[in-house]
Order: sequence, then structure tokens, then C-alpha cells
Amino acid sequence: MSLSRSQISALAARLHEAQQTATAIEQVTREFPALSVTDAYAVQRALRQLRLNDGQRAVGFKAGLTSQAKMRQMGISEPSVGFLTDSMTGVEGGEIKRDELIHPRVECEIAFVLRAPLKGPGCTAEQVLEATDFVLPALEIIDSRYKNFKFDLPSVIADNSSSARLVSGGWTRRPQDFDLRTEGVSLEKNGVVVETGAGAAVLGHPAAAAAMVVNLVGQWDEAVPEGSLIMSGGITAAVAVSKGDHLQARFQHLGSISVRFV
Ligand code: OOG
Ligand code: MG
Repeated sequence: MSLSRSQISALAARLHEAQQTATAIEQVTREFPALSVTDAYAVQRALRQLRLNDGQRAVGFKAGLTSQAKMRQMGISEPSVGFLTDSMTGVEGGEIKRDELIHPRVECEIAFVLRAPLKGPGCTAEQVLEATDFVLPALEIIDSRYKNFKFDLPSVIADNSSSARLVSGGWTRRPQDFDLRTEGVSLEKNGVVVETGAGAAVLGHPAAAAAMVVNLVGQWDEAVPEGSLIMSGGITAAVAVSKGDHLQARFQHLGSISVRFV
């Protein structure tokens, strides 16, 4: 680790404030060019602690940058992980306040809900499927706290992989009952299809992306608890949204979910 405890706390506090005030800041690697991925996850965990201290409840984890569409869009070729809290969850068919966010974007994901805890290293896609209670469709609303939505890998990890909001709904299904790899999805913005994709976009299988999450979290000796939500990463590229926009994802076997920005 190249950063001291107090530097890690200071960076976490800066990112926490940027999120709370919806104000874009410089990438953290501007000031700390040597910031490693390990340092960045230490900042992310300190940020999680700040949010838990504020009374938020941890609800799970998300994979970031698991699809080619996302890697190409962001210019980063390595996946990341972020934490999720209850304050990030929105209501299916509900509204999201645009002004609480800096420059929101929306992407389609498949989410897993665990009925048994999982711990890495060595977690496999098969183990994820076995430990899954059900899968459900989700829209993730990401919002980088960095100016111009631009970042390198350590910076985006410190910023909790751009996590901002998520909306899940549609139908809950057992992952054994259909093929998650060929599960198709289309994303409409104001009635126009703007993105399409299928489950295999995320590391070949959404369960492989979820296993990656478990293994990364396992690196700091943490298990993913029973009942956790694991978001397996954007299948499609993320779409920028403005006030008034209506976003709807239609999944082949998982139903549809929508959200409106107000
Ligand atoms: C980083 C977060 C990526 C995903 O699903 O790939 C992400 C970003 O693109 O801002 O959530
Ligand atoms: Mg995502």
C-alpha cells in the first residue's frame, strides 16, 4: 500500500462529499499518481464505512466493467467491484431525482440474490448458481463523481465503481430454469431502442461475473452474505439521461423494468 491511513480516510471523505453534494471532482490519481488498485479498494472500504456510519445498510455488491461494451465505452479493460447500500435502491416504475446526481447513465444488468453466503478465492460460476435463490433484471444508474465521467481503474474503484442507484423488478426466476447466457435485453429511452445485448456479454456468463465479485471481495477476507444482491455488470453500454427521460429495459424471460428521471 502506498497511502497512509489518514490519506485513505481523506480520499474517502472527499468522494463521500462529492456524492452527497452531486459535485464532480478531479480523479484521485491526479493527486496520487501512484495509487494502486489495493489502495483504491482501501478507499472504497473506508467510503462504505462512512455510508454505514450515516445509517445506510449494506445490501450487496456489484461488478463493474465486465462487458466489452462497457470496457470499450470507458477505456478500461479490467473489471472492478463496488458495494451497494439500501439508499441506492429505487422503486420499479418509479422516479429518480436527476438533481441528486452529477451526470447519470443507465445500463441493463442481471442480478443474483443469494440464499447462502459465498466466499472467495476460488468461487466458481457453478457455486454462484447453486447458492442463488433467484435472479432478477435490473437497471443500474451509474454516476461517476469525476469530471467528464472520465477515470482510470484505481480512480473508479475508489469511487465505488460509479455506483449511484439501482432498480430491480420484473420477474424473479431460478437461474437453472433458462439460459442466462442467451438472455436478451433491449434498452429503450423514451420509446426508442438505444442498446441491445445478451447475458453472455458479462464475462461469458452473468454467474461468472458474480463469481468474480465474490473472489475480489474475498481478497480482503470478506464473505458475501446470504441475502445479498450481486449485480453482474452492464450488458449494454451505459446511456446518458436527462430530466424527463423514461428508460425501460425489456428482458426476454425476466420481464421489464422502467424508471423515470424527474
Ligand atoms: C464504472 C462502473 C461500471 C458496469 O456495470 O460495468 C459498471 C463506470 O462505467 O462508470 O457499473
Ligand atoms: Mg453497472
